[in-house]
Amino acid sequence: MAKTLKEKLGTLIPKLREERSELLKKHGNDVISNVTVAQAFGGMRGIKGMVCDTSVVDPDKGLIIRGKPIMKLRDKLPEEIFWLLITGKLPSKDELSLFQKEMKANNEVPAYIWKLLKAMPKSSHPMTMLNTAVCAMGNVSVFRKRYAEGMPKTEYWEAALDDSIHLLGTIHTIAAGIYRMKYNKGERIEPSKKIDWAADYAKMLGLAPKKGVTAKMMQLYLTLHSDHEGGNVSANTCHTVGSALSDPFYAVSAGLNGLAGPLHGLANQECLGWILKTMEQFGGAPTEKQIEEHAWETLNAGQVIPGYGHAVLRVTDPRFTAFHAFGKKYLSKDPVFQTVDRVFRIVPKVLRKHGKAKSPWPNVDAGSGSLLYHFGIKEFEYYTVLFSVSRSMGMLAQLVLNRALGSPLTRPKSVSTAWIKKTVSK
Ligand code: CMX
Repeated sequence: MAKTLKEKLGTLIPKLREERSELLKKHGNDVISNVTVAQAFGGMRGIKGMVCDTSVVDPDKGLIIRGKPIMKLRDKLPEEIFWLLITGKLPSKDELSLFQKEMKANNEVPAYIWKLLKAMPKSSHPMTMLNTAVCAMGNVSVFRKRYAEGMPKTEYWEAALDDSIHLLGTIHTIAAGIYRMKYNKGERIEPSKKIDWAADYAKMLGLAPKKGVTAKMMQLYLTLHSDHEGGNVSANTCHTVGSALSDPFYAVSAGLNGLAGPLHGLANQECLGWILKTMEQFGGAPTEKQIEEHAWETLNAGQVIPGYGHAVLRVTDPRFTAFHAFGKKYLSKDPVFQTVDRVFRIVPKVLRKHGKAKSPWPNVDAGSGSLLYHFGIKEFEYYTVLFSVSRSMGMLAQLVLNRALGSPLTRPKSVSTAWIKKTVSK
């Protein structure tokens, strides 16, 4: 008989605990990284100082989830990806079906969340609305309640998993509700018991099904954004907040506040804005020469070209490649997609000539917006919410594993500029 995710993890976790404890016993004092002054001042880039087993970002290959390159996983459902992130293996058909049932059994959004969202100013950014709602869900946190009752350390992960399933079971409903409320799309659409997570989200947003292609686009979107190892702003923030034993709702909400920044997840909103502005400036899909002109205008104004460059990647992001291939297949005649395609041919050359960005290649945010726009989500300030629904999977998988393995409070040592000056002068 198929096992629930909790049962599956229950058999896995003792082995993982043993593995970690052996590693620490034998190699606890071995050195894996050194730190330069430039790294201390430079956002800790490249310092190997934390552990994340859900996924790895290889500078030359991109995202690899549990040993599988993301391109090989692009047809999988997000629910399968969550299971893979947390257990290291894809679920069997029966395990998947049981897990989907469990998520649907946890799909109730408390009524006070809707009241809270309605009370917010109409001008609120949809990311502010989502993060507020996720944080407020902490009121029903199993982790928070059980911690107050004296739950033993060995059971932290179980309570964290209960909250994770509740959050995953509701976040798409909350996100869709925010969309309909903020953009006057009419009454909320209730979640369905019959369709998968991605299809349900597309349906609750009220998007036209386009013979199943809209659901396919949403599946791709939610699968590709699910995780990106542990050091990015949102994952790292969620990890730090969770390490204080703040409940998963606090931790994910904190991570999403980081995702809401323009150098991170908000780049997808900025990116489509940049594309549409270029189109407006030139009265339709611009030529390659016009794109080059606009790119230089942006750079000369001291701004970044959104969707390009990356802190780790040094090649075209395979997630961009996956979106690009989907666009070529389903929306090759769409002028917004055509502009994205032309920008891809021009901007890397411009950034190379500009000479600053370590990577001139597109990241995940460069192409995703054109797909969302085509399938009817024209309000691009909403795009980071879609990213958030997906990324909550990675953050939660990492958090549950960290509670299972007893990862301690995050507390790196900071030093003062005076200390660095004194140390380097010796
Ligand atoms: N356009 C213009 N300049 C860029 C650039 C871009 N797309 N990418 C990097 N640069 C500049 C940086 O601003 C930096 O300039 P300064 O030295 O004046 O500060 C210089 O090149 C070196 O930066 P880097 O080491 O290559 O990149 P970082 O690791 O510091 O930053 C990132 C990475 C993603 C923030 C940066 O490439 C950027 O701002 N890109 C545009 C925003 C974006 O697409 N963000 C989304 C990333 C993916 C995600 O998290 O969702």
